[in-house]
Amino acid sequence: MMKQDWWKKKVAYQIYPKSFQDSNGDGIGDLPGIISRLDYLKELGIDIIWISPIYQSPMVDQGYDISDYQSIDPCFGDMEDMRHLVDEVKKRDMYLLMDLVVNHCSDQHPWFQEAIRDPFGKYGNYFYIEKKSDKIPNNWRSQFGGSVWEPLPGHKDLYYLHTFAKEQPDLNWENPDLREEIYRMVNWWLDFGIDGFRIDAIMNIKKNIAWDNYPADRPDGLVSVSKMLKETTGIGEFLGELKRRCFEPHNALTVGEVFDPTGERTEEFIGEEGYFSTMFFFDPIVPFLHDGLETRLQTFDVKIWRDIIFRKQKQGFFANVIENHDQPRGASLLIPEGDYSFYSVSALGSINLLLRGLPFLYQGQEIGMTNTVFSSLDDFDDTAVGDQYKEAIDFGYTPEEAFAFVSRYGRDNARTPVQWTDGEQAGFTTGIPWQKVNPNYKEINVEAQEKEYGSILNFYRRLIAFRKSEQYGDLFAYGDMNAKYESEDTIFAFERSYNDQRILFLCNYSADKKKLELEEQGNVIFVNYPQTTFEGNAICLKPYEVVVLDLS
Ligand code: TEU
Ligand code: CA
Repeated sequence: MMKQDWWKKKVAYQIYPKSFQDSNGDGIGDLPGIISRLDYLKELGIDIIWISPIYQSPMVDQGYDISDYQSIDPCFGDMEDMRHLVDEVKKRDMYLLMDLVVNHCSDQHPWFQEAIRDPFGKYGNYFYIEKKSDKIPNNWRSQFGGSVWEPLPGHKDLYYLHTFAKEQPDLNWENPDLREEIYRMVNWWLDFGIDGFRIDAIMNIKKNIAWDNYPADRPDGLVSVSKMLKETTGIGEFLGELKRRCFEPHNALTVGEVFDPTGERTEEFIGEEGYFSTMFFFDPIVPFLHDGLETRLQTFDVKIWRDIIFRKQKQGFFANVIENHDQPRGASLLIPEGDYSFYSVSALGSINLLLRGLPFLYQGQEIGMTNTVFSSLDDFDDTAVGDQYKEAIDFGYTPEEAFAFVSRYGRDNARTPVQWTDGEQAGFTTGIPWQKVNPNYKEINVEAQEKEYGSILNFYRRLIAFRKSEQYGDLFAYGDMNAKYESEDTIFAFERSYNDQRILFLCNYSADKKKLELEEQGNVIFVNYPQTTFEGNAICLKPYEVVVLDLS
C-alpha cells in the first residue's frame, strides 16, 4: 500500500507574487498583499502555498535571478513581513513552500561579482568559468536563446556558462564548497520556519563538463542545452546529498521541477527513497516535451491529452497542474477555443483535483482566468519571449504566425494580475500594474464570483471540499487509479479505489452530448450540472458534464 504521508491529503496553490495582490500602490504584488488574502485561500480549501521567488533580485527573470538568498526583495517587503507571513500561514494550519533556485544565481550576486574580480580564486570556482579554446564556446543554446557562453566581463579569453539568461550564471555544483554554501542557506530557511521548497530547474545542475558539442537543431548552429542535460548522468549524487543534508533532517516537503516525459526517473526521484516528496507532472501541459514544435500547432485533442495522463498515473504520486507561471492558462490551452464555459472550466478543474496526486492550483485558475491579449511584442515583459519568437520564425512561420504563436504560448499569459474585482485595475493595485490587467476582468473576477452560487469559484470550493471530505478524502489521497471507458474518445473516466471503497469519475470532455452504457451503477456524489440523466443502464452526458458515482 502507498505510504500515507500527511501532504498527500492536501491541496496546494501557487502564488506568483508580482501579480497576486499589491498593498502599497506601486503596481507590484507583495507580502502584505499575500497576507491580506490568506483567509481567501483558506476558505477556498488551500493547505499548502508555494510562492515563486521573493528573494532580492534584479528581476531580469522576474525573481528567478537571485542576488541574495537570505533577504527579501524590497519590492515584496522585508524579513519582518516574511516572519509575519510564516506566522500567519501557521496560524491557519497552512504550509508554506519557497522556491529554491540553485542552478544559477544573478550576475549581481556578490559571489559572481567576486568571481569577475578574481576568476581563479575561491568564488571563480563557484561558477563554470572556462578559457577560450577549440571547445569553448561550444554549441549549446541556452533555454532563453543564444549561446550558453558569455565573455566574463573584463576578461578577454574567459567565458562563463549560463543555461538561462546571461544574467543568470550557473552555479558549479561540482565544487563541494559551493554545495556547502547552498546547504547552509537551505537549512537556514527551513529553520526559519518554512515547510519546504519547490525546486527550480533542478535537472540543470549536472553538466557534461567535457563540453562536447551535439548535433545542431536549428539554423543558428546551436543545440538546445536540454539535449546535454538529457544525456548526462550522475545528478543523483548531488540530489541525494541535498536530501540527506537538508530535506530529510527537517522533514521538508519538496516538489521538484523535473521534466521527464519518458517516466524513467519517477522511481529514483519520487519513490520511497526518492530525492523529493513529489515532482510536477508536466507532460499534459508542456506538449513540446513530446514531439517538438509541431505538436503545439495541433488543435487540442482530448484523447491524446487523456492518454498522456493515464500513462503515468500509476507510476508515482505526482504534483498535478494544468497551468503555472511558465505556461499558458489551462482554460486556454486545454479547452478548445469556443468551448470556454462554466462547464468546461469546472470539468478541467475536476480532473486536476480528482486524479491521483497532489493537486496544485495556479493563482486565478479558481476563477477561470484565461490567456490575455497582446497587441505587439512590446507588450511582453518576459525574457524568454525573444527566442520563442525566433524559434517560430526558424520553424518557418511568417511574422504574423510567429506573433500568434508567442501570444498563445507566451509565459506572460499566466502573469497578468489576479482579477479580484471589476473596479480599477481589477482590484490588484491602486497604481499602475507592472503587467497589464487582462481586459476580461469585468466578467471574470473574484468579487462577482463570490456572490454567485453557480460560479467557477464556488464550484472550486465545493470540489476541494469534496476531495478532502471525511468520506472520500482517504480514497482520493491514497486510493488506486484505473482508467475506464478508454475506447470512448471524448470520455475522460477513471475509477479510484481504497480498501472497500470505489468511485467512478465520469466526464464528457466535449461540446457534444454523449450517451454511455455503464458497466456498473452507483450513487451520484458529485456533479457540475444540477441534474443527472440516466436511461436504463446508460448515462446521458451533457457537454463537459462531470458525474462522480459511488460504486461501493
Ligand atoms: O523554469 C525552468 C525551465 O526549464 C523553463 O525555462 C521552461 O523550459 C520554460 O519556461 C517553459 O516555457 C524555471 C522557472 O519556472 C522559470 O520561470 C525560470 O525562468 C527558469 O526556471 C529559470 O530560473
Ligand atoms: Ca507593492
